[in-house]
Amino acid sequence: MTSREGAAMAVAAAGWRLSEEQEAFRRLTRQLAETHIAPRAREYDRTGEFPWDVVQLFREQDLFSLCIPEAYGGAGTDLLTLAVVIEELARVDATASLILAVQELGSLPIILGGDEAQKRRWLPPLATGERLAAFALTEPEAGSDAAAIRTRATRRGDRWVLEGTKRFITNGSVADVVVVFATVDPSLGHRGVTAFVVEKGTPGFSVSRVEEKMGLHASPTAELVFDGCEVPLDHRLGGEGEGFKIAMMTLDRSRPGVAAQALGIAQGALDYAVGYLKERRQFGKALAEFQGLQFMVADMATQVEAARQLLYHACRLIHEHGYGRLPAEINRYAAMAKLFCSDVAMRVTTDAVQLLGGYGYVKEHPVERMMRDAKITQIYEGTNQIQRLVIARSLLG
Ligand code: COS
Repeated sequence: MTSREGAAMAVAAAGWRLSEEQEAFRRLTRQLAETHIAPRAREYDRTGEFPWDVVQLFREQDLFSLCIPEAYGGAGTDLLTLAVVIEELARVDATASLILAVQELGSLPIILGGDEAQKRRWLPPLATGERLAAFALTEPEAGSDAAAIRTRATRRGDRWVLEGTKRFITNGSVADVVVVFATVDPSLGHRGVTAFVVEKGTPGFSVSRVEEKMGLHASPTAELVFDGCEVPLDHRLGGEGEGFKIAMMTLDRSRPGVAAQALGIAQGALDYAVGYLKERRQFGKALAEFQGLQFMVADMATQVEAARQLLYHACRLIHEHGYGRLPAEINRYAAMAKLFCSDVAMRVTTDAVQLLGGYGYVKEHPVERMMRDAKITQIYEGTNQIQRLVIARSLLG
């Protein structure tokens, strides 16, 4: 190898490392998560109560600012830094990581579709975490087929009137600012979909139920009802009929957050299982000495690292592109990262439960919770079947 080739390889390798700042974020978040969140994760799961103390912690540590551009009170950090922070939170508690991921999800339509006045009005309190955001797209009859939403937006004088029901809205019952997608005319399909900001307390907006779920117990998943809910004209984000594209552009940027959550859950389960194998003894030796179990751990670690590389690469590509519609050859990386990381999380947490045997199946050990929490990452923000569709379309047209 020539010295020039060597230097080029060094540069390429450095490009794949986290920057010092990103490493610092990882260290600080890990410390924060292990000290303040990990000891309470089991309790959050047991009670199912929304962890306001975690929200307060994020406010104090200024973590919500990671979701917002600098011009609107945020930190203006890159997507990879946010992913690393979400990953580290999810390593100990997926619910805590989701608080941050959903703040991003709910803020993105305003960042991508809002005008200057709307951004100045709604983003700064989301950057401090004084207010929480939610993203309301899914309906009882419109999940994967997002263009089929039926929530109706009708203009009456200087108001928009919203009528309909949204389902499976993460943080819907605790959010102060909800971005609601409605159609001005269902016969227009995706071209009728329009985005609105609805604030908590608006007459006609209510929470009709909070779901009981397999996992993420402390993260409220709400059904929202809009019954003659009136909002001023300047609550519409973008033009009439631009809502579908705003939603798609949002999901292209938020799916790496789900991928990061899945990756963190997988890493947490792997770390726990490794510790257990070193401690637990059977047949007169540590479980870590059994080759069958060593091979399982080797496969788990390999999958986790492959997932991490794909996610980090996706984050870099998306960040380099900036805000605006991503070309298909980049948006497929968001879908690939979400697909791969969540499938890895499901496999790795299932194997972690297996490695702990009977102890893996009881709540005393966190891998039981991690396996339940991992499942949703294959489902929300677009099922993994939808991710495959996005990837295939970007390749095949
Ligand atoms: N960014 C911007 N615009 C996009 C886009 C993207 N990533 N993907 C599609 N569009 C545009 C298309 O260009 C098209 O606009 P034009 O007609 O002006 O060209 C329009 O949106 C409709 O696109 P398409 O025909 O591909 O839409 P489909 O109805 O086939 O739906 C999928 C596409 C399935 C990918 C979409 O409905 C989807 O992502 N579904 C999953 C929804 C989801 O994630 N739900 C979870 C909610 S959050 S928990």
